[in-house]
Amino acid sequence: MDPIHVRNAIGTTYVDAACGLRIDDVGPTDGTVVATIPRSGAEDVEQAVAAAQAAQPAWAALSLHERADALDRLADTMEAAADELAHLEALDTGKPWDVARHVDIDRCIRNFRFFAEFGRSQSPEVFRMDDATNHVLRKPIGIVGLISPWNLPLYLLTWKVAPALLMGNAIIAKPSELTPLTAHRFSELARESGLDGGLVNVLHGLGPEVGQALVEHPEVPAISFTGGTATGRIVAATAAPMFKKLSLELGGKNATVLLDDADLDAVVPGVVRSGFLNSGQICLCGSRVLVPTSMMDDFLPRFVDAVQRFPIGPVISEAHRAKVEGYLRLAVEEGGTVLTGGERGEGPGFHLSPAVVAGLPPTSRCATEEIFGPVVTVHGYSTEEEALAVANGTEYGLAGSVWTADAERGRRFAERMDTGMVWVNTWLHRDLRVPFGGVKQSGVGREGGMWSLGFFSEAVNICVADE
Ligand code: TXE
Repeated sequence: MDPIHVRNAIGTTYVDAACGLRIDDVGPTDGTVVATIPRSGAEDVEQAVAAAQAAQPAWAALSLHERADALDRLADTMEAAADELAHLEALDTGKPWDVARHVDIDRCIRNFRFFAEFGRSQSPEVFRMDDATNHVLRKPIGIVGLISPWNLPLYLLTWKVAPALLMGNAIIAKPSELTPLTAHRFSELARESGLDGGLVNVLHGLGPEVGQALVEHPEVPAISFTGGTATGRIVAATAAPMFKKLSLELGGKNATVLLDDADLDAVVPGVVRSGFLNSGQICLCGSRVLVPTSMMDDFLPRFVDAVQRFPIGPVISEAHRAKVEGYLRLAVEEGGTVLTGGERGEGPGFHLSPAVVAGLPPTSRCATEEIFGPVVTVHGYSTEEEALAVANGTEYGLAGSVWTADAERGRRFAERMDTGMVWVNTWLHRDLRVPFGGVKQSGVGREGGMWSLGFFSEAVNICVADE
């Protein structure tokens, strides 16, 4: 198949980068070039800002309900193209088609349906005083920049696009250069659904070039970023002096904690899925499993057997596979034992079998740094206090899960974990109304439900004295 010629979606046009340069997009399944994308820069950002400025006022003038209806129309258009979107996502990320279809694309459609309904359910925010009434308005920001990563490409981009549009903004999206395909197709579907092209601009290219130019642009007062902590630091350093609104969803090193009453038959499948879904390339993945020492001999063989049978695809790129392999070598140097996995297997593509490492000190680099691949480290503990100290003992604080026969006991433990989200006896079970985000070096701010509506608008209070 010839590589797809991706172009920037700017207003009503599809254009190459002003500089004319292009970048190859290599598919992880077999290492072939699946697309080429524009190598955009500051000049392309200028064009996108102009298109967004032209389209946004009429969009903002619509009512919240009219914009919610437009989101539903977009969801309908995406639903009709769901299989095609899944094919493109699988092609770009290497993930199994059914994961792309039922984890990624179903959620993309749900993002729009949820925020359409959530928007309609909002009631006026009015605060009465003895002699006055306060009316809270949520005004659009104008143009928002949305920067997204390669692990759940359209899932994470639409999580930002839906509330940003609902609140009356125009968006400029910068998807990862490793996974441009579904963002490109999404831009077409948005236009096919009836949205003005200037509302959904998509620029492709390298992060330090077009991504940096988007963050720097003075007419883009808000940036929602999902990606690595190191890059989040650069984005924050650029945006902070400009007093831009910033939402940062960054890396994680999430603990999966088995309490001593856990039923192994019941919990092992969930612990495996938490560690290896999407080849461990989800910021919420449980990459550290904490097990009572008394249960370790029973747990490990079951866990390793289930991991060996868990279907996973390749990792995103040759460079990322090398990074993950580097951590597996480091694990052995740090005193760990690789019980299974870490094999490339035959054939082309960036495959790496799921790996389990035991015997590592919980303070080792492999047990505290984000590897973001199919690698889980297993650690024994004696007391709940020790488990909590290990779980909270990294620079990250994004998510975690607790597995126990006593849900109340699990919730009490979860409340003491320094993270933004914890699941008890489940994982990645998502109610889109709840806050999503992390603490420490896992990010700043929350998105989801009211938190998204708040981020993608400016709250204004109008206090009217009684006559
Ligand atoms: O993220 P990056 P990547 C972690 C994980 C992974 C690491 C790097 O550890 O190995 O981040 O992954 C754009 N100004 N997570 O490469 O580099 C870039 O083009 C503006 C966790 O995906 O942070 C891409 O579109 N933008 C994460 C986006 O930022 C810049 C999920 C993310 O790229 C930029 C993925 C700059 N200077 C990776 N430099 C999660 N929390 O889910 C890059 N970009």
